[in-house]
Formats: sequence, C-alpha cells, structure tokens
Amino acid sequence: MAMELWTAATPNGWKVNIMVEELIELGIEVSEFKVRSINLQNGEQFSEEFTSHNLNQKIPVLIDGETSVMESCAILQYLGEKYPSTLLPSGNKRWEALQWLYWQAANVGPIFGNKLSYTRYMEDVPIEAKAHPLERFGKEGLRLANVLDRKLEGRDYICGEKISVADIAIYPWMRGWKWSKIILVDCKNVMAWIDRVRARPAVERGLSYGMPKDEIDQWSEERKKETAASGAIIASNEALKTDV
Ligand SMILES: N[C@@H](CCC(=O)N[C@@H](CS)C(=O)NCC(=O)O)C(=O)O
Repeated sequence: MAMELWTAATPNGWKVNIMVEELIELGIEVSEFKVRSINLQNGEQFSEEFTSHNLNQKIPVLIDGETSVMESCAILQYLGEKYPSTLLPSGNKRWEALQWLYWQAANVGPIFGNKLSYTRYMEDVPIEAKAHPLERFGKEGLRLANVLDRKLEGRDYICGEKISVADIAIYPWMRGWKWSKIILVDCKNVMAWIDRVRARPAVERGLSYGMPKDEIDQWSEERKKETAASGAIIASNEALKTDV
C-alpha cells in the first residue's frame, strides 16, 4: 500500500523528502510514496481531515496504512526502522545518530525557527518589542552551530563517514542560516558540511520538492515575499489556536 506524506516546502518538510531520496539512492525499494502538498497559508493544517492524522496540526505527517506519524524526526526514525540501512545505523552508532536526531528536534528546529520568525516574519513589530528574543535565539542558534562545528571536526558527517538521519534532520535548518540571519561563516566545519551534504544527488532531489530547480539555493524576491507573508500569518497571535 502506498505511503502518503502530507507536507510543504519548509525545512521540516524537506527532511522527509531527503530521507526517502537517500533510501532510494541506497537501492532500497521504498513502497510507493504519494506526496500531498498542504497549503499552510490557507490553514489546511487545521482541517478536520488533517487533524485526524495529526492532532498537533503541523506538517509533516506520514501515513502508512493504519499508522500516522507526526514530528519530522519521528518520521525519519520510522522510515529508518522500516527500511534498515546506514541512515539509521545499528549498535553504538545508532545511539550516536539518535541523540543528534533528538538534539535537532529539541534545539536546532525550535531555536532556528524562532530566530527566523522574529527576523523575517515579524517585520511590523517594533524592534524594542523583539530585541530580547532576537538576541536570545540568535546567540543560542550560534552556540548550537558551534556545538555542531566541534562534532564535525575531522569527520565528513555527524556519525563519521556516512550520512545518517542526524545530518538529514539538521541540514535543512543550518543551510538556511542567511534566511534566519544566524551567521555561520566562522563555523568552518559546518560550512564545509553544508556544501558536502548539498552536493549529494538525493539531497538535491529532496530539496526540489515544491521548489523550481533554479530556486533551490537562491529564492526569487517574489518567493521571499510570499514566504514572509505566509510566515507572518503563522507567527501572528491571531493564528494561534488553543482549541484543537
Ligand atoms: N517539531 C515539528 C515542527 C513542525 C512544524 O512546525 N511545521 C511547520 C512548518 S515547518 C508548520 O506546519 N506550521 C504550521 C503552523 O504552525 O500552523 C516537526 O519537526 O515536525
């Protein structure tokens, strides 16, 4: 039976596309995979149908028969266990990969996401009102990048020679450092790793989801505006729902 991925062209969405493409690259026969684009700007994530698969009302969601999985990192682990490969290694390496996967979910995603939101999506908010979160998330984002920089010293990927779920989860946020304005240029190992991961054909295909080829690395001004407008809707308190 075909799996369905409900997603959008965002860092959390791209992780899953990259994972599937890396599995295919390893020669693994991934069952038929249908991608359904969710329009976040129009609030499709709040529909009854979406909520019945993910009470948290956020992309991505993977639907595999009777099983619905929310949270991008849980989806990477799910796919890693369903299709055993070096992407979720065994033995000690498994724990190395999983702890960095959880590190991404608990730290990199929320911090880079919040920094991005205050930097790009709250342009109408006066600077005095956002100075503290900008400083807080900016400093913490840079601290996290420096942690990753130390981890990558002398190695190509987070777990050593081979790419794993940890790289796949962390990469889409780190590559967007200009968009979130967390300046990583002094993190030499991270910068080299961003280029190394980007050069992989599966990553190219994963990032192509929902994006014209010529905009994978450099968005058009129009797309930046559209993304900022859509981000502003999500970032506004009006869009925050307390009822599910
Ligand atoms: N921790 C979640 C975060 C998911 C998330 O925040 N998704 C965003 C897009 S990147 C979303 O669906 N936002 C819609 C909203 O907040 O209404 C994950 O890793 O899957």
